[in-house]
Amino acid sequence: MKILIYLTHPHVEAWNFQDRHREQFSRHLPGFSMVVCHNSKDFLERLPEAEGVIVWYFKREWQKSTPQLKWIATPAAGKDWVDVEPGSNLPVLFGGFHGQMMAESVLGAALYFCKALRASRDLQKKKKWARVKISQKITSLYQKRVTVLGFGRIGQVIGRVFKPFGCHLTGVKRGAMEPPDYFDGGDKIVMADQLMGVLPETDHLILVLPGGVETAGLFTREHFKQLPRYSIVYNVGRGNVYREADIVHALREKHIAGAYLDVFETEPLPETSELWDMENVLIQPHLSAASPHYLDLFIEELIPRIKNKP
Ligand code: OXD
Repeated sequence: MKILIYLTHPHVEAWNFQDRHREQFSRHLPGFSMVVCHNSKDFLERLPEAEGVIVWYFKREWQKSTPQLKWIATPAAGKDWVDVEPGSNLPVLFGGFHGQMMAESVLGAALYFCKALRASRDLQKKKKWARVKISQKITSLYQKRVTVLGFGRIGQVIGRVFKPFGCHLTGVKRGAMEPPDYFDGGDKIVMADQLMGVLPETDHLILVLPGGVETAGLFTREHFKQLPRYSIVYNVGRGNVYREADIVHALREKHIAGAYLDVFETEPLPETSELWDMENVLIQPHLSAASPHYLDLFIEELIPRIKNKP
């Protein structure tokens, strides 16, 4: 099996394929031939011979020059960057290992808000022993109601990390599913058409929806209005789920208390966006899954998947 690897990332060092990843492959897949490319020219020249490719992105027109190709694998969870002919039946293996890293990011953000870390840091800069002011802002995750909109593989891992804090979970899903093993009597799964009813009982709303036409604009100004004024919204799915103007409005009008935003309608987030300057917003540049172990985890997951491919 001839595998072509082109995993060079322009921004995140940990998302570049390294020698240790090649060793990880060779140890587990002896007999596979592996070629690593560092630029698209090299990749495209070698593509016609490849039987499997591992890439960050793939363009539909490239498929014409892939007579041998049996599968494409990508570390990305979302379907945004690999584009193949719709009827071609070419399997695309998307990464499914992101949950734990994203859960750490969401939990970190939840504690940032609950423990008033921003206020503490601001007052620290002023050398203020501001016990009264800061203590008034501190809350807890204990017995808080956490709603995860998009309760798939990643959403369920995120939900799990909130359970030891005594949170009550609601997973919102499009289709029926068995509750995960960590659920107790205070947790529930609801169908997407019940979302509006769940929002007024939500302290922390975590959005984990994929991009695409089906989710675009799904969360409207009306949905934001249903949330309690003290609630926090987290978005680690895709920025198309609401219009940026609607979340800005919800934050400005204090329909919600704060937001941790990792994904945006337009990325990079334009300098003109009002979100940058909002006190109650914590922004990350689409990095909720970043980790030094990112590619190690991806390869660990991929090896058994490709070992048994014909
Ligand atoms: C992904 C992402 O889809 O980082 O993997 O958004």
